[in-house]
Amino acid sequence: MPRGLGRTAWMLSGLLGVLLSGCGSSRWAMDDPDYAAKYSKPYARRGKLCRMAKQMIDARHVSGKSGRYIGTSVAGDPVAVGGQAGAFGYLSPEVSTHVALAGVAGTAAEDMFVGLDTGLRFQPPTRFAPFVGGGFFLGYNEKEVLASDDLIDNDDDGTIDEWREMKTTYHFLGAVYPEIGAHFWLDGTTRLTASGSYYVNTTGRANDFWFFGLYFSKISRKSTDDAVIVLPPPPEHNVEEETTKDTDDTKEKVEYTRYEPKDE
Ligand SMILES: [Ca+2]
Ligand SMILES: [Ca+2]
Repeated sequence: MPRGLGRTAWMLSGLLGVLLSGCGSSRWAMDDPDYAAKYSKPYARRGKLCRMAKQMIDARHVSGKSGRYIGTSVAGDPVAVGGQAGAFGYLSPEVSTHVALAGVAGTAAEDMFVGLDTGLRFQPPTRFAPFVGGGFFLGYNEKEVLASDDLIDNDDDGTIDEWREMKTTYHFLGAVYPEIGAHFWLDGTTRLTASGSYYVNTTGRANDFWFFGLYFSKISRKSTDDAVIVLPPPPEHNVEEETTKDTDDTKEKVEYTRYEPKDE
């Protein structure tokens, strides 16, 4: 093996090792209350290494949580760029879904489309989490174009195809895509994602393309398991209500006396 290639292979395997081991930290997600509750207790004398290894990769605390994300994607043939901002949620540690306001420019349509992107991903419940998934995008485009040669009075001014007569056109771009990629949690609530999505789109099979994306995500809500219903405090039982009648002016007067508990 050439020396440069061997060095690169070692660097890549080392990087993967660091990622898989959670950068060597067994307390990487202590900013998450569920993770902290599970792993804050002191290590037992026996089994410390096993527990440390488990803590390094365990990302099950994401279950039931949701957040926001932003991302951008590029494609080379045909040239396309995209961006999206939306929300994600974990139905379970292994299954997540996302929906976003998304824009895609370029493609074989050579235009800009704005719409919705949504999808589903399946991954192991680990800090470094390769995933497979899929989703779809539906985008809309509206613009003014020249219409001075279609034998129609497009602007209803009584003149057909006058100089620089314009009309409004509407287009949609739809795509369904399988996706493959990987997540990496920087800490208990911050996630980086890289993926490739194969956009099978409405401009035709010859114009389908790989969309390579990078995403930044942040958990912003605790799991439903953490939801606590705050009830109003119970009525004050230690209050005696005493109603007396003021015989002078015949008005009712209410007095409250706090009950002092007796020593048992
Ligand atoms: Ca006209
Ligand atoms: Ca016309």
